[in-house]
Amino acid sequence: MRKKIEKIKSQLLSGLKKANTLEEVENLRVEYLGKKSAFNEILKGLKNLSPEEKKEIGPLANQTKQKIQKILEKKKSEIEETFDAKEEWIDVTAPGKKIKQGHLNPLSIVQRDIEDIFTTMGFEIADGPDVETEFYNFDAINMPDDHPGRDMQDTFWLSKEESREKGTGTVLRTQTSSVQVRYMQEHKPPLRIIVPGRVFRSETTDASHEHTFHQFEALVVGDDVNVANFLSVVENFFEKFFGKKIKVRLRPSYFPFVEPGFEFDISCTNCGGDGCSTCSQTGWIEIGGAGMVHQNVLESAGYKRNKYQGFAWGFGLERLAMMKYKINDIRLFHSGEIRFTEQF
Ligand code: FA5
Repeated sequence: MRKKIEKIKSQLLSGLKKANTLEEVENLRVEYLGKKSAFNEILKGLKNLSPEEKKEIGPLANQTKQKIQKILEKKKSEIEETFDAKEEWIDVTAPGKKIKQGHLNPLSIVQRDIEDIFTTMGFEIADGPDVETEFYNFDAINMPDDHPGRDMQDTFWLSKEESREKGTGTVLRTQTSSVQVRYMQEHKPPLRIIVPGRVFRSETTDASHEHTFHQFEALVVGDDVNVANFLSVVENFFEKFFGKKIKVRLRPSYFPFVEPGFEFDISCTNCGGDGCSTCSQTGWIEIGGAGMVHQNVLESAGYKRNKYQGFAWGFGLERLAMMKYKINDIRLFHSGEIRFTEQF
């Protein structure tokens, strides 16, 4: 019996030497220790042995079984360790994986294009805060408290106490025109600036309206600035921006900070002016407001009345991007949809 047990052990050990996988080790365990194994037969037969034999073979069989189990466990962990090491192995000669590149939002592309065009025309780029005082957003640009012009823009008020000192309420700026007086207080004419930036209005959104959108303001002030200068600058800009000549059209309109004021249209780039659904069959797209800077505005910047003239405009950046890239819904810009930005 003792010899039988020794033989089983040595057979198992030589089998284990050749085993390389967990499956092979498990097969050996079943073969040598499993229910139908020769070893199990020995254990089952212990009850039929004489008391002397039981004394000798019983402990030997149990000890051998425990030893074999330990050896099997050890072999299993050795195999697992080699497997982990293989997993971590790095093939330094393998070709690199291509990194997916991000894309700029078309609004950023358009803003950069605009900044490039205007800086080559000698304009500076100015900026102002998104959270603005009601003074710069309204009062300073000829829109006092009771001015009907304030009703034209739905404002997100941040503070508006009844008892506040004049002009000290705060708003999310409704227009980049808020930067006009801020800038002029610090600079003397002649000056030429553009102000690209985010503006906010409490509006219901649809395919062409957002509550948070971008404008870019232009402000040119000097000794002898007139509407002809304005037209020449915008025509030049649009030709560079769209890469072809674009027809522009001015319609008389009212903005408190300009006199005279215009609504500014460009010929629809989608249909070339023939009429399509983008331009509601009119052949024209409204891009923004413009006009000759009101003397009240120049005065609130600290300039002597009638000493200078200037022109200004405020164009919708999204509208321009929509025209350039034929985007039919303004809400796509801020949708966070990667499939949208990947196209630019
Ligand atoms: C203004 O904001 C004036 N500050 C523009 C101006 C500047 C006039 C300087 C004269 C001199 P208006 O509210 O029309 O004007 O807005 C100008 C442009 O911003 C619009 O023509 C349009 O292109 C864009 N815009 C206005 N509201 C929205 C909106 N909710 N969503 C997207 N674009 C808008």
